[in-house]
Amino acid sequence: MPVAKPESSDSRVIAHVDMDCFYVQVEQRKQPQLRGLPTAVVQYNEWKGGALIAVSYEARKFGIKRSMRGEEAKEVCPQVQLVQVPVARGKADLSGYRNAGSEVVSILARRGRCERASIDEVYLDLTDAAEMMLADNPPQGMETIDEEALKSHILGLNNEDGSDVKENVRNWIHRHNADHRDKLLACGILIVAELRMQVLKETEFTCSAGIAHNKMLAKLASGMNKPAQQTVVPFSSVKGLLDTLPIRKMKQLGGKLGISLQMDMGVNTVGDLLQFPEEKLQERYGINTGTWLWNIARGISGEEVEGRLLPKSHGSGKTFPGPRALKTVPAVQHWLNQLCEELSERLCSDLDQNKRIAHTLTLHARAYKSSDSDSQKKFPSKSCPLRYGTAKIQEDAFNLFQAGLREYIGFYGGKTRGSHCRGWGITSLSVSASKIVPIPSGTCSIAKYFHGQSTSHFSSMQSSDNLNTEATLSLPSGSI
Ligand code: DCP
Repeated sequence: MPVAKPESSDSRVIAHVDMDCFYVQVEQRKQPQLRGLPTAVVQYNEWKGGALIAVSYEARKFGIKRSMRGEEAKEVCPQVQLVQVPVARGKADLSGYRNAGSEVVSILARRGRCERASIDEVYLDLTDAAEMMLADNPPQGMETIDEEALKSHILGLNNEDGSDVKENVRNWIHRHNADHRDKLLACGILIVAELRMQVLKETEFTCSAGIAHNKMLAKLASGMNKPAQQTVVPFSSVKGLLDTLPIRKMKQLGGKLGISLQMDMGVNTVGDLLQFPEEKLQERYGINTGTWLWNIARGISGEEVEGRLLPKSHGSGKTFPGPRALKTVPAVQHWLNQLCEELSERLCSDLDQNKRIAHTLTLHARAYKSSDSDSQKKFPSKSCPLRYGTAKIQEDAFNLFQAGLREYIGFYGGKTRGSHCRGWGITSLSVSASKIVPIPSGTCSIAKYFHGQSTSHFSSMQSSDNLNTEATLSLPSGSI
């Protein structure tokens, strides 16, 4: 758990931007006739019309939910438009969504440090931009405030019945007696509203945002008023927000730790944590986690916005639920080859576009053993140095799988290869590439860089059949 730096956290302006029903919006941009209609994106799968993975807000009004299958959604709302996720190599192809997310990131990054947190979520540190606005053109003195900013939801703002909500927001932004923190948030409101409008103009996508003094509070706020709205958490409203917030709603508390807090400590809301001294939480959960819990109860989080526009890792995976579980080694190898092909393509384009290389290849799988008392045993994840080139990645991933299977089964040997291995099944497979670093500036060409690296990278460059030829181009001007 990150240990907080409370002293600096309450004068920052952090935004969490979350795209609304993202895959649906991407599909609606491709097919504008779907705009405004109840629409859902379904995962590639023939069983009961496929699983819904994104649902438009129009469809949600009919009670359609992500947990449903296509057929169920049709029952609930016969006019729902179901769009299939694009498919490549027999699996979902998310590249269109990833690229659409990148379009948004490049716009949001214009005003501050930007961290791409997922395919459709971004954190922004707007402190510098807000301080600058406060110095040059403070909102308190602005005659006109943008309509989008006036639609903000400010937690704790007293909107009594009959009062003009926009007028209340305008007054909050204009307050001359506000403290420095609230003045900074007022700037944040204007900057984020402007950015969201820019995203809409340039990409046609709507997004929602949370604006607060740290990442944790901004993330909590961004989901409170969706779609296409923004929510602000002034310092004075933090306690009220956390007091009644169910503990499992907190990021990192949705799993075992959250369950333990509920079951062992009787903590049901974040506010319930306030009763425990820091030492007690440290005693129970260790120094770092204990301090982290003590801090989050008070809305304190020192987690920095990382300043990362590109992903930390690339992954390609597929699930094989129920009867589709893979039960033979050749079947596993077939799918591993597909996944590795996709991974290799993405690594090549990262190398080509961003001059970055990955160092570690990891294989994850979920498996079951039907006749084993040790059915809880997990399939071990395996890693090795990453060698570029599709064939090399495929070979290495398959070796990792075999090593994992040997460990998982206990007696698996080369002789059984190709035979129907009764007793085990693979229900999910994924390969990922991590430890991605920029090729150091000053390296005259990517090929030369690889020569200077380990023999594993070198040999792959020599023999890589599918390696993008762009990879051997020189780095941009400025490098030696
Ligand atoms: N996604 C997925 N499988 C899931 C959850 C999500 O493939 N189990 C995909 C589809 C979503 C996208 O990721 O469009 C972003 O997920 P979100 O949880 O942010 O949800 P949405 O953007 O769809 O909707 P919301 O407006 O509620 O954020």
